[in-house]
Amino acid sequence: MSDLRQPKRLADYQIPAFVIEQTRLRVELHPTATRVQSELVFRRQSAGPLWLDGQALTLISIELNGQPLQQTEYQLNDKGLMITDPGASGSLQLVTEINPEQNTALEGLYLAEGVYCTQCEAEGFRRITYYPDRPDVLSVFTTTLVADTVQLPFLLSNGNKVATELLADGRTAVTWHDPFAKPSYLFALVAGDFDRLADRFTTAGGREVELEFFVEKGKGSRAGFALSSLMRAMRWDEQRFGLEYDLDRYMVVAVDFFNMGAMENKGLNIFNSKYVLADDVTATDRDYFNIESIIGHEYFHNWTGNRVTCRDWFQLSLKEGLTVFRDQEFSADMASATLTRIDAVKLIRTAQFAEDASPMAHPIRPPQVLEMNNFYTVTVYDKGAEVIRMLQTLLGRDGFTAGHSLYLQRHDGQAVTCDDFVQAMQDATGQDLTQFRRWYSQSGTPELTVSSQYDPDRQQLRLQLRQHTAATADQLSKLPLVIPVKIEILQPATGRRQQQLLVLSAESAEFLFDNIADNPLVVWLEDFSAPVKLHCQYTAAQWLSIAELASNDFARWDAMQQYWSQLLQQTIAAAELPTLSPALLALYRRWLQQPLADLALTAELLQLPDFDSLAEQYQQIPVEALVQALDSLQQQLATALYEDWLACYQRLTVTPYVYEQTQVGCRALRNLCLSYLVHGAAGAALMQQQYHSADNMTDRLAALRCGQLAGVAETAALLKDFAARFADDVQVLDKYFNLVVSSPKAQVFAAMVQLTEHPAFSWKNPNRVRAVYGAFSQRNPAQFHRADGEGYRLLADVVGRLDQVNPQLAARLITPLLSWQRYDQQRQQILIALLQQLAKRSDLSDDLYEKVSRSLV
Ligand code: B3K
Ligand code: ZN
Repeated sequence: MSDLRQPKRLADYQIPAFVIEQTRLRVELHPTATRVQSELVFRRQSAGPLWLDGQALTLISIELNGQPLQQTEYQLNDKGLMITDPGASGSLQLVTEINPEQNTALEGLYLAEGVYCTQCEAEGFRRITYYPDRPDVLSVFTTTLVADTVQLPFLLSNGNKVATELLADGRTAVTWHDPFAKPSYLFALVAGDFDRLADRFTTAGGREVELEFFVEKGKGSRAGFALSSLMRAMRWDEQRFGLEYDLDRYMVVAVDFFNMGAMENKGLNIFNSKYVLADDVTATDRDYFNIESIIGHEYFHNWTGNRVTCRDWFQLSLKEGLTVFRDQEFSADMASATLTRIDAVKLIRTAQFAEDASPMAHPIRPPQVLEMNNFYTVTVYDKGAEVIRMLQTLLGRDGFTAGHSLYLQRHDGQAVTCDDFVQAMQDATGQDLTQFRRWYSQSGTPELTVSSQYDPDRQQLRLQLRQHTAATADQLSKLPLVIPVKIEILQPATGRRQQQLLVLSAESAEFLFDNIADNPLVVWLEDFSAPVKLHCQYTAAQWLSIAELASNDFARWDAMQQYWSQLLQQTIAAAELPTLSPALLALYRRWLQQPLADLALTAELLQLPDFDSLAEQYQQIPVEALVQALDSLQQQLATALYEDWLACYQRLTVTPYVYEQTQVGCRALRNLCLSYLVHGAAGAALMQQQYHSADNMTDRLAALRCGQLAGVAETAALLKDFAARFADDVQVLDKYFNLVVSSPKAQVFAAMVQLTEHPAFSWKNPNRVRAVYGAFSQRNPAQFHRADGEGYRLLADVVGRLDQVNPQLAARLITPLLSWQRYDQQRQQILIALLQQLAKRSDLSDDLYEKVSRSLV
């Protein structure tokens, strides 16, 4: 690539020369020519010019302290505006014009389907007006929105509504004031016509808060679950962390055009409608779970993110890792703790480990960034949350909670760093966390190799642990980390057991346990107590014993994962297909026959690992061998246990739908049984029967998915029925798109072309694009990774086309193409050629440029 664009570096951080004490905005909304007047009250705090970021803006006028500035008194380029010496303090008045209708990047202010809305994180505010668009400039905002309230009855912004004025020309001006100083990335405005659903919440301290949800007209009845989730989140944060809400109003707006899940703008969250709208007919158990978790996440940001924010974007994990940790703890309390943990770990072991092994590898605090939007990653978010979880494990829950409180008290109203957070944890508990901080600066997946020796004469158990982190694309040398390892020592003969926390901080260590009377079996890394790859030489029988006997439910599930991946590794190495052992079948039967167990857990225990988790064990992924081995296992389990799947399926009774954990578990297990049963003779009939009789989306969709993945011919007619039944409902159509593109058959390519001609499909809508191409590349390994490169070519085309429309979306979708080193020679050549073609384009966005250039070095 010829042009060398320069990344920003953490090491170059400098405090801003000016603070903006007050920001007054007046936004006159217009589809193609929105006028933004701003008044910035500034004060110098260190040497340097006043720099205001600005992108894709038309500057109409600029005045300093009421006097127009001559063109010689400021410098303007395509990145912003500079005033060399505006004085020690003063006020700057600017008028800019923007075009919200043309804004398909969905960053800054955009107009989609009649709704104006904003997305400012990370650097979108600079597309609204010239401003020091960096998180360490905190300002008090007063915002006036001007529009025709017949067309746009709701004009919303952050904070409290302080004035409404009817203008002479018939338009209305509504003014909002947010008393909390905030960085520009937390600014939001929304204008549109909505259904409004509201309720009140009284905080522990007695503040009456108005909760308001604004959703697409006609869909108000689908916002009830999100609203009740918000109330649960508010109560939970009071009880668990002693944190209360701080404004009189909390608004949530749901829109269908949105680049990610949701955004925590102060007092005015904006959500992807996918994470707000739900009812039994259109949403699955998984959707309900996600809504509660994301509503919680954005709410929890009010403290961890908004009241205390990031000094610079390299510190993103300060708010995101911590807030993901908080939402996981909330979900664990609201839904199933074990399942919540299993979900989080699956994500780390697939996407995060893959990211560490990719050209985009970075630590949770990246040291350099070209396009910030590329760093909203599973590493920063989810590995970041694992790092916070390790702190809780090491410091204990009380110590951690004390550190959390100290952090928020000490830094309320400030923009701070990850180091400040760890320092608060250290000061509150007196524990030295110097070495622990390496987790923030070191990238890569540590490998933890463990072994145990038992001396029956001395009744002594010796445990050996060793850590090693291999070089990553971004960083060659690695240091030992502090790794908390939760274990259980099982003594199967006597039933005795003990749980321990081992802390490995050197490269290797030994631990001795006395008075172990009979031959023990050690359960390693309970609850996935550290984000590492575990290497442990157990026999198949030992894994199955752990799966049956461990106290920790997570560890039981994990033992099954290890069992399967070891079996597949051995058989693939020997170029054979795996077979099922009598011991495994017996264990599966026992699990299928225990009616009183935690059914959601049973379903997870009985499920094969997916392609992505298995792939992460290989440096070079044996695509065909993995797909075939998984297919074969699925078929063998279906046949060998047919009667058992059927008996379990029939025993689990169907009751009218409620989203409630016992029922969730029951549906999960029943649908797992169906996924095996569809391979048998009565499979099609069962699937059809379940599809037609279901009173809820979970069971209806599961029937379709089982049929589609198993290639059952009768699925086609049901899919057609499904598409027709929900033709007017884009949220359900996304599920339909998902199903169509997950077909493991070659016809999927033609089907995808048809989907893009579906009246609901739009290249401008990220949800639609993800439902087709994101799902195809992530959930259809057999066709996406086809040896002839058809899947790769298709995705590269889509990425190239989308870069003009929405670079953030394009850069997300390209991810699976970057890791060409993970595949065989033939695939590597195809992928490199596709990446090189993209690299040649002169108009490539920074988003794609950063990823493609890192992949091709
Ligand atoms: N903070 C936002 C993410 C913004 C992404 C910008 N590309 C959502 C969240 O993590 O809560
Ligand atoms: Zn977040």
